[in-house]
Amino acid sequence: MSAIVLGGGDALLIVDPQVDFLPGGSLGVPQGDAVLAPINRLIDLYRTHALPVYVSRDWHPALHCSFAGQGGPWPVHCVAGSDGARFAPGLQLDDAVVVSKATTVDVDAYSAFNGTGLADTLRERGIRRLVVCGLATDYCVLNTVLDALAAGFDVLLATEAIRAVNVNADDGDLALQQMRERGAMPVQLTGAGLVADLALGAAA
Ligand code: VGL
Ligand code: ZN
Repeated sequence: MSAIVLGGGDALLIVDPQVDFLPGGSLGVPQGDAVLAPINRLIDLYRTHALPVYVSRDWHPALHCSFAGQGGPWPVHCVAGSDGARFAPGLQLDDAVVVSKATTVDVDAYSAFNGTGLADTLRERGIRRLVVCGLATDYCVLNTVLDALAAGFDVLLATEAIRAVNVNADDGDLALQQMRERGAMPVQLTGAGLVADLALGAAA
């Protein structure tokens, strides 16, 4: 097993684990609730190692350009301050650092790095490697991972803690493929910690 040894320079980044992206939410991701248990285990793991946890949230103004009423592709979701924008109940986010994104009415931002200063924040804290998890694989996780890689961070992708919208049935698979091609390494959680997900060709 290729165990991942966590230490200084590591951080966990949880992408948009919000009520509107859970089944029953206004932009519910199929099986989106399946990410919650593994995310809590990841949070535990990072806390055990005294490593920082970051959590992004989609935090749109009421008339955001991504909403159908404004000509965008999505139903109204994650309006700043609304119930649907809250973090999923049951997530042990306690002292996680919150990163709000897509807060400007006329700009959409799928990536947690877009317009948030996150890359500088992480660098200032000496962070070099991220485990990324959350929702949704084919939008905000994808764009966050690609931006993290472009900004020079190493990226491990917790595959059991992501789920896709799949507007087209294979969007999630294509996103995963794209993230791997750019250098993200799929990892799995075991009782002991993180291991490279060899079934997904982590070594490729
Ligand atoms: C997202 C669609 C619209 C996401 C955000 O978090 O993946 N998807 N806004
Ligand atoms: Zn959004």
